[in-house]
Amino acid sequence: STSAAPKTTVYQSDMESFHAHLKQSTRVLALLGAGLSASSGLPTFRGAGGLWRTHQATHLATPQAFAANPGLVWQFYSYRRHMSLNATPNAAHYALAALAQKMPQCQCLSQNVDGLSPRAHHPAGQLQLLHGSLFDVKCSDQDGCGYKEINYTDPIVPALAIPLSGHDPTTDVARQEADVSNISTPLATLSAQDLPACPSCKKHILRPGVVWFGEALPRSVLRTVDDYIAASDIDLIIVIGTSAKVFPAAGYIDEARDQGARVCVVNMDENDAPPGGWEAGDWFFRGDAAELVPKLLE
Ligand code: BV8
Ligand code: ZN
Repeated sequence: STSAAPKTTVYQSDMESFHAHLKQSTRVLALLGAGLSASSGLPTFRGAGGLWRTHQATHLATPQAFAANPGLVWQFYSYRRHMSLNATPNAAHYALAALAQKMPQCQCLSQNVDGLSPRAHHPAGQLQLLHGSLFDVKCSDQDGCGYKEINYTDPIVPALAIPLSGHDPTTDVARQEADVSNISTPLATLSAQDLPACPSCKKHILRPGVVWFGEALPRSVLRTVDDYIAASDIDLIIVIGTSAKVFPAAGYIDEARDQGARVCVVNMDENDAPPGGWEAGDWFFRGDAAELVPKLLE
């Protein structure tokens, strides 16, 4: 019988060659995703037990859903605020903060809105929050009013208290039709009066300061990232805990490659390769970011 051809992996998985490359690197970029916070107890979006599998969150994380049913969308975000506030940064968050402190030209692009990297004292100038934060809250009439605040109050208003059972109120969404647009009244109907009001214009309700699908990423963040990438060659991009399906975030991996960067992926699942696939010279380390990242960056 013909022996099965040895599985030729394009990527390398030895730490020595990675450590050698990191040591001689000066411009290191990192792209962070929900998998970085998995060990802190925060569910990811698309993986096993992912938040979004049951909640159709890609429906909830849109301006349309908020316009149609602000109470339901706020329940979703209040629950995530509650979970994030009760989570603690893990060893990977701290290892990345330490790398940034050691390497002034290290820049981290985070898709996470959970606030854990800032809480790990990651230098603010070297952490770009591509999709905003659960704890930035702003007037829903952004063109007119422009009011914004940093808000860690949990619950942000009494009506959004997580039921004592700790049960995720948005699982009710799972029991209702997945598509928010045809949800007339969520199980717990919240009216605008129940929701946080803008203290400035007093005409609109506040919304989570996250970037929803169909919304542009913050201009200042886009400019900072584009300037960093265009400035000069990039030695390495480390891609941690992301399914690399959301753009323009995932697009930065190929942009870094185009600047000569080697690519290192840390993920539980080797199928979550870079959007353009694996290339010779890539590293792939399978496992929990909280365990692998400290070893890779030591
Ligand atoms: C925009 C905030 C244009 C809200 C989020 C091309 C160009 C531009 C846009 C598009 C484009 N193609 C498609 C689009 C539209 C859309 C998009 O990308 N859609 C996808 C679904 C195809 N993009 C947009 O709409 C963006 N806007 O470009 O607008 C524009 C321009 C001008 C003017 C107007 C408009 C906005 C996208 C931002 C959406 N908001 N979040 C919220 O969080 O509620 S995105 C959301 O997904 C989260 O931020 C999340 O971080 C992000 C990515 O998910 P991941 O972090 O990767 O998490 P995931 O669960 O998917 O994966 C976890 C991974 O970890 C897995 O691989 C798993 O194996 C691994 N893992 C699990 N445990 C561990 C682990 N790894 C290591 N250790 C572990 N323990
Ligand atoms: Zn306002």
